[in-house]
Amino acid sequence: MSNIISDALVKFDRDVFLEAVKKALNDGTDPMVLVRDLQEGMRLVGERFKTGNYFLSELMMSADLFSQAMKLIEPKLEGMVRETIGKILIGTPKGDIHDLGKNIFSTVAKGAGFEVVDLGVDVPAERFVEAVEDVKPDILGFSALITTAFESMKTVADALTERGLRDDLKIIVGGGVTIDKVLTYVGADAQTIDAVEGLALCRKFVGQSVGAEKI
Ligand code: B12
Repeated sequence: MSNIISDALVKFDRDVFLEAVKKALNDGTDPMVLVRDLQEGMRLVGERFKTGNYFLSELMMSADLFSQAMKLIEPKLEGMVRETIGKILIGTPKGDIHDLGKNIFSTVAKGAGFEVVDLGVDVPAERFVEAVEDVKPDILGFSALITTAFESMKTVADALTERGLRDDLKIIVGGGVTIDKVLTYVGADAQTIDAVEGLALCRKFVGQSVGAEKI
């Protein structure tokens, strides 16, 4: 896939990139379509980093551009907040500091009526467990972008089971590098690499009908 937004992000062409995002929003493009274009751009940057064509500084530049675009898109994502339909506790597990995707999912979930409690990044297992006890969420969401975070998520899930906190709690894992095998490894209930699909799954978990957002 190639389009002006993902191309400009990969080339760090700031002016073209931000203009294209603004234009698409003004033309009424679905904000989630734009999020997917941004995600694709980030995937391409990640590939270049992996193959040694880009360095960490380039990853950081792309993240900065991504955040600037999200500031424009977020008001559209927040949409209409209705009554609260459930509570989601979310965080990026210990060892991982990526948060762009987590923030998108949180915005989308809030827009759909979920109360979202965000613990931030590099969150230790004990902090997740304490927060589950305090907040009593319906859903615990992990956002994991590096493979070392898989072990951290498993530690949390095991600790929750040991303390008898797992029975009424659904766990969902999101984030670019996760695959369905993570689900079994962590002992989660769902896994996704797409915020809209994640929202549909969360709605299902709290007994809300699913349909419109499933793409
Ligand atoms: C941007 C980026 C960074 C930025 C992060 C900025 C930030 N504030 O987040 C910076 C520069 C800081 C960074 C640092 C590092 N990074 Co980095 N980074 C990326 C990059 C290019 C994009 C990630 C991203 O934001 N994608 C866009 C978002 C929107 O996508 P997403 O997270 O998947 O989110 C979507 C869905 O998954 C979903 N979602 C996300 N979370 C959740 C949660 C729930 C509950 C639900 C339902 C849904 C959901 O919703 C989102 C919208 O649809 C990726 C490449 C890639 N292919 O992903 C590498 C990548 C993740 N990084 C990588 C690495 C190695 C690092 C570093 C270790 C580099 C270094 N040598 O220091 C450090 C990590 C330090 C640490 N301890 O965490 C590797 C990880 C490899 C691995 N297998 O572990 C990758 C894959 C690059 C690569 N190909 O090598 N990175």
